[in-house]
Amino acid sequence: LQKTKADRGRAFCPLLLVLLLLFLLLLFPLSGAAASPEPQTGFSLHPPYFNLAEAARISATATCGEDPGSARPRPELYCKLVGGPIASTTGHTIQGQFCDYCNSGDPNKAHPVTNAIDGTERWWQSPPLSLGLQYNKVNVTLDLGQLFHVAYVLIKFANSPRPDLWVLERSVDSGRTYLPWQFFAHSKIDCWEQFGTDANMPITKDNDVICTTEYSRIVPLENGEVVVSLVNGRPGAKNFTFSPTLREFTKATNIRLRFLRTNTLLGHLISKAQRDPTVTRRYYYSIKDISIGGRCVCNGHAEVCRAKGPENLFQCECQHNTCGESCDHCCAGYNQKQWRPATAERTNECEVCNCHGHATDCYYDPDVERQSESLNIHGVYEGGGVCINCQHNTAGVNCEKCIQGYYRPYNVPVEAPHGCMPCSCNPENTNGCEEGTGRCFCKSNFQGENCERCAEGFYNFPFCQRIPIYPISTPRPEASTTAAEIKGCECNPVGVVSEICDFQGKCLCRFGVDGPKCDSCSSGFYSFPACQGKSPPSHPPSIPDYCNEWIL
Ligand SMILES: [Ca+2]
Repeated sequence: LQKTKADRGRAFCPLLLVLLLLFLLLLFPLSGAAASPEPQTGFSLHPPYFNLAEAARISATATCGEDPGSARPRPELYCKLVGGPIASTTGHTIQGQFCDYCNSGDPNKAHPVTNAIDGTERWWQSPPLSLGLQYNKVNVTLDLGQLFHVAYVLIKFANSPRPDLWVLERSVDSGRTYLPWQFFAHSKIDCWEQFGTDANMPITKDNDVICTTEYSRIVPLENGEVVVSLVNGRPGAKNFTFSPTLREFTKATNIRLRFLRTNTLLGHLISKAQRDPTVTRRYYYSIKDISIGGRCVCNGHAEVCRAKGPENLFQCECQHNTCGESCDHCCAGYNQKQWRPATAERTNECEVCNCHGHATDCYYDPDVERQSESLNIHGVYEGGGVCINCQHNTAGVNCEKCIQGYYRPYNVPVEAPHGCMPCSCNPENTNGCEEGTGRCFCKSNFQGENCERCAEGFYNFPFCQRIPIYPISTPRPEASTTAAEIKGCECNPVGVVSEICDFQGKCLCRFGVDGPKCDSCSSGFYSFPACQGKSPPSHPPSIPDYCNEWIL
């Protein structure tokens, strides 16, 4: 029975493989980075697909012939499910089974995980379950090194059947967290019990995570394949640039094959045989090769992506004035409009800011755009570019003004590199000068052509202090004196009320104080500035008036 199945498997497998590869190559040509871009994406540009696995770093949590703790060689016996002697000179036949050792110390018997992406017939193999049922759970992880869009994953298995239960997972945060991409189970019950998903459901959403049973069958016993298409068959496949969901769903920095259970001939009877090494040494995983069809994430702004720099990272050759590894922002000086990915209908090109030649960089401010404050290079107030670090004594959203203390004379163009001239005004009494004329702007307490006088309500040039204003209950005729004629009040500050002096400069002495400058006590009061004396009339006098006179 085993041999018949195996033969049948071998017979239809190459045909299936050829058909699948042809199909995939038609959809996503595995071309070099320099190949021509895919057509029919409108204004959106895309680099070609290539095999991401070639440049990936691969690791496995366990490998046959290798001690998991120390990674030292550890010879391990395994047997193939395919029975009978085959055309091999190295193996042995035990009870009709083909058996061999794996040993990481022997190049002919080593099965390191790097074999799974080397493009040759060599393969990776996990430890057989005869070494412990924990080897049902083995992870193979591919670190892509950066973010890519993945269109499909093609896995060719080697000398064991495809896994019974497993999850294809992806990470978008360099392997910190993983999300499922597709579930694989032998039965519908497993799909439900293990993953909470109905089996083989049609894909209706761009980010549907499906559970498939077709790839967990026991046949073929060797050289089986799994093809996972992450774009084709989804609603957004025809309009990749229009489906943000599909663009997100296909992103990955790492891809993990989380194997949970090997396939077995005995099916549900495995539990009875799990301690029998002649049975369990036939159960393990093996991968001959993994291909990952993917391309750089360039947001529709590049049609070429190449490996560059010391770390050999792939970088989009950005167009449309975009910059960054993924063309994910506008280049310096090109932030007049907000960055957007290109779509089939629009390039969404980044636009240069209009800084009149006085700045090289700018940032985008949505508030500036809303208030139409930014002038674009076409002379229209459209966009939100704000120039950064305006040079040549310029300032403003578009470096269109001169900084304080400078002015641009009439007929000097905004672009002139030295158009902003220093104002010829005294900074003590001016606030810069007028654009065009250079006329000085007086500070609020000065006036005159050259701000050479105090303004109304101020006195004492060049200090020009504010003239105090006092409540005067009974205005007198002299009150018409102009403010400019007031010399200011020369009063003793400790002898006056808070208003200091009146409109005419007469000192306003507090109670008990007298004199033109309020610098002595009134009659009957003593000890300036305290000026103690007679109590106010409301209080009874403590001592007779004459006593005070006498004490003095
Ligand atoms: Ca290989």
